Amino acid sequence: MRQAWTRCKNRKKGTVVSFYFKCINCGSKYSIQEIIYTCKKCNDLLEVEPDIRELAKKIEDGYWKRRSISVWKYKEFLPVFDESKTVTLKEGGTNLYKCDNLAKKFKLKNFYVKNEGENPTGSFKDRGMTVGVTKALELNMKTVACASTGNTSASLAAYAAKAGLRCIVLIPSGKIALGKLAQAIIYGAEIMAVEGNFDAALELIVEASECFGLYLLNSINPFRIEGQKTAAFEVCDQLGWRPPDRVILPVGNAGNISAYWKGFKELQRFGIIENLPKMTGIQASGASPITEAIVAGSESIKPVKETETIATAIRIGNPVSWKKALRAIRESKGTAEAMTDSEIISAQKLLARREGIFVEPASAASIAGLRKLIEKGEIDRDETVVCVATGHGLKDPEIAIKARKRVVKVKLNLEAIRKAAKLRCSRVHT
Ligand code: AN7
Repeated sequence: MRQAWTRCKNRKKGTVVSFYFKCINCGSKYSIQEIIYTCKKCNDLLEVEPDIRELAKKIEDGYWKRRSISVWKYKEFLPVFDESKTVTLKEGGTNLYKCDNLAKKFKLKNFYVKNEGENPTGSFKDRGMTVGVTKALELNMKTVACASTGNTSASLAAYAAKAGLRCIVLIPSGKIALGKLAQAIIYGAEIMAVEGNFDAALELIVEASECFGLYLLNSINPFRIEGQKTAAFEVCDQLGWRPPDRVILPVGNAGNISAYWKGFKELQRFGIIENLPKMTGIQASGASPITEAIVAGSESIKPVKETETIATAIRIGNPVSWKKALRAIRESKGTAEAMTDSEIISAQKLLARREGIFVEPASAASIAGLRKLIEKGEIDRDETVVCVATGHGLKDPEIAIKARKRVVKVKLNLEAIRKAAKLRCSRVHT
């Protein structure tokens, strides 16, 4: 099997790292050059494994720590072989905001928001796509494809445009936010709206990829997870290589929570960090199979057929990476919660109005979850907590303008403004 592993040459250093695919269930190994997404023996998910000894040698001297922060700062950890093919729009390097106003409100000692809306297409998906689309070029694929609740399609469309690849996206008809649709259109993706929800669209695109030789870039593709794990690296990096006690993030298809966990565990494996954060997944109550499994203590999830939530990004009832997510939450002694639409909207406003950070509803779920877990006494006030804001607020303008504060129509004169805002004249008369 060893010969089948692909060797990655880092030209500058002249050292070599091997990566391979490993099944998360039966441990079968596959060459990383194979175009496969699931195990041929048991059909379970695959993940990328580095050859630990070789990677350890490369990162020993920590020279990579001196580069500026971005996805590619950590390139030794990424299974990319031909750097000249890298497709990048300068993703990652998003700010980790210390949110003292909300920390005070929640009576938390240290509270941060990792604002992934600052990525090139406005969501964390760009981390996965820079790696995934680079792999598409390395593997000589001509057409990339995905099913999407919105952000994946926006991101894939942009990276495919940059790479000169054809891009096909399936979206659930009528259920994607306006900003995301606008992005997919302008980047030139071929967009098909299917009757049915995201889960049905994903099932169809998996089959279509196999039939028509499309390169599938949903998070079932292990290279997506590789890119996304760099967010965990950045969080530790930004905290001086001290990991937070808890990371809270919205969960839909469950790729991102799995990616963060993989990232933290790799840092621990290489002795870069000691402790691991408690992974805390937040879902919308109309689409919460993972939360239900955690609460029930069950080994598997019960897919939700009729999903509904205002947070359309996470309107997912049968998450592909459920097994990885349950493991992440349980191994880390974390937890999961489900939030109602009104709790999500209220958290969205709270973050915007107290911290000046505007996130889309799915992202606000993490803040809503934090609030609820504090109320329930499940979060220690001494914990250092990081909430991940996965997508920018402008992705979904229709939800934001429904927020209660209305725009007031006024005449174009001073008196009208004075009346509408209840102001007093402060002009000094001489
Ligand atoms: C803003 O775009 O699934 O748990 O097709 O857009 O890794 O699925 C989006 C997911 C959280 C959930 N926050 O992440 C898609 C899609 C935002 C998102 C999630 C999504 P996963």
